[in-house]
Amino acid sequence: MKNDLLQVGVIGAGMIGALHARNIARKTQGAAVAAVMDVDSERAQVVAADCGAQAYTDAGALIADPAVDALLIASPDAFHAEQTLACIDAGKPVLCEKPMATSVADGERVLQAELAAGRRLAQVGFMRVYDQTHADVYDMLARGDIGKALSFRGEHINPWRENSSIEGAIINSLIHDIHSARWLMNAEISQVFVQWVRSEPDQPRSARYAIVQLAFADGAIGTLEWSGDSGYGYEIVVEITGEAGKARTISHSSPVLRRGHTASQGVSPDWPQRFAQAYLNEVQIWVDAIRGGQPTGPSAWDGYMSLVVAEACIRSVESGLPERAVGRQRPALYNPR
Ligand code: ISE
Repeated sequence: MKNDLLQVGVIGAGMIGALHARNIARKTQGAAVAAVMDVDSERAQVVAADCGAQAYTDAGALIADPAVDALLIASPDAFHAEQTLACIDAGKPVLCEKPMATSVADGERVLQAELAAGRRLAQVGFMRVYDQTHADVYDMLARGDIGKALSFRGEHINPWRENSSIEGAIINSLIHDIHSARWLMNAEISQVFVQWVRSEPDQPRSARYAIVQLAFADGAIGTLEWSGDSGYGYEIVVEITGEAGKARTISHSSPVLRRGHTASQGVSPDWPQRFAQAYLNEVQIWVDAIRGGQPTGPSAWDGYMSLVVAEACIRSVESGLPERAVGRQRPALYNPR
């Protein structure tokens, strides 16, 4: 801490890393950006200067810097597991953007490292937990407003995404919906079946659109709908059907304009705009939790179990059949408080 501010090091100065860094520097109470790392030194310097921070090109040096109290990882997915492990090894709290790793094996390594440390240090960037309309649906289910949940329906509608493979869509994009389904249904996903439409007719694994069918361990069912090129914008919807009703997120907060026999409503262009407030809430609550000594939010267990389901989806892509998702037993460290 310096000047009673948690000193955060940001790894990765791309779109999401720069967004997090500027949120911490300008809008987060109790924290400051101490340093920004990127392999592109110029990009690191631009964001660091914007945040009054030092610039690094080496993640290991940033993590080891004694002036840095906590880390936020926003590097490319392939680096997340190793960098999270380095933070745990250094005993520093870390908010790692999803996915926590790109394989179950690496997710397991992060779990083992936290269990060896005997405490939760890692949080995973499933920011929909901090989106008001998702939190409202969670509260409805927790209160029993719709009775026992029978089905989960998620829509993840992206604007154009470059060269999406079905595997990339699962690990990088649908990982959000997998977590949302586990979190809101309060149940593990036990089986998946993936079907998709190619974006390039001659490339079997290219993906324009996908449907994932889910079976939950408690008998509920669900579907995830994914688009890699909506043609109209960015839209995230969750609808849960229960024995006594339905709970559905509000997908747009923009007003509806009625004019000339037409009703129209704005649609978010993409995730930074749709989840701007959720990202702010996420990092503020993460900082408050570190300062208060009480870890919170999506844990390494959530990161691991989302990967268990994601790898089952990839097996379904390969087999063309439904596949079981079976993870390890949940360690007590991750039992609900
Ligand atoms: C991106 O990485 C995100 O995390 C967004 O939330 C998601 O909607 C998008 O599909 C991903 O590419």
